[in-house]
Amino acid sequence: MKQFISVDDVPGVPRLVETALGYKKDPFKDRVLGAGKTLGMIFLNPSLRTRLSTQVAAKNLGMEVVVFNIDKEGWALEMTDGTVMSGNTTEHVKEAAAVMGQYFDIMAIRTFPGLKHKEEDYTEKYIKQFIKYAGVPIVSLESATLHPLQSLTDVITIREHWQEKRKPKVVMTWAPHVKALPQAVPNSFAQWINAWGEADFVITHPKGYELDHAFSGNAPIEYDQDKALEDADFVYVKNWSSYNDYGKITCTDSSWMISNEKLAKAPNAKVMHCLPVRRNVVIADEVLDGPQSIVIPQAGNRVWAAQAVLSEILKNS
Ligand code: AN0
Ligand code: CP
Repeated sequence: MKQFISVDDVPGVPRLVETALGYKKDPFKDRVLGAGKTLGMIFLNPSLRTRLSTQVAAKNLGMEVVVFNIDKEGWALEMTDGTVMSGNTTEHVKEAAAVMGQYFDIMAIRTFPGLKHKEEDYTEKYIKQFIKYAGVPIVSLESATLHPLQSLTDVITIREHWQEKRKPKVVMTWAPHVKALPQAVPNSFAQWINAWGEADFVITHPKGYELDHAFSGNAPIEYDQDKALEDADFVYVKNWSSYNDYGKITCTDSSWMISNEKLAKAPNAKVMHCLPVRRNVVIADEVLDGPQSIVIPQAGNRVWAAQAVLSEILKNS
């Protein structure tokens, strides 16, 4: 693997999942694979899980890690080529990425969308500038439209919690939120579940929250949440802002929150969320603190996903 930006960079999803589960069994089996190599983790936005799990994963492989909160501690970056830099930006990504590429063997970047300009976000302008100018393999820590380390984790978690012969019914449901959030997590989850092909996948959301077809593909949409949830084996909860009415909140209906009453339709379902989650807005306390939630082991699996990805890139370079 040369980079990790989307599922398209992965030669085979099942094999990567097995690699990750292998590290879960034996975290230090490749403790020298990354010896003498340095991972640079560049944050343009906050993070808890992605930052810490990827750091632990890199250390398990013997790598050194440098974390740089460039949004707070670096010069203000100019991302557009050909600009007259007489405004607020101090350093162009052309130099910044190229310089950092001299220090690191692999670079990992978190860059959220602005949610103002659909075209700029959906062409992945920011992470593409890093790919273009860094000259080393780039790993996405969540970009404008995708969050592949999260989605790999999610597939690992479903695979781990599913022993039956038939395909599990996986329902991704929209839930309310007070802020406009990216579509990256749901886009990516849909893209990976589609590529994995081992689930019966349904998406449910209010009208107006349709995702970009490039990611949701042929997954059926059920606008009736109760109907969608019927007999689900996994309920993947996430808020996102509208893709069509770009970046807007067009529904605030609190009845979309996942509560025990909602889950009466899916008594055996495991409930997943990428976290951070706003309690009693997105998911009720009773669910997060109850037996159906697997959000903590799900987040635990972030380490093994990151370790599998870094090991594949290290083996390639
Ligand atoms: C971000 C999002 O929805 O993309 C990060 C999730 C991993 N969530 C928030 O900003 C709350
Ligand atoms: N799920 C996830 O990516 O969490 P962080 O934003 O805390 O990294």
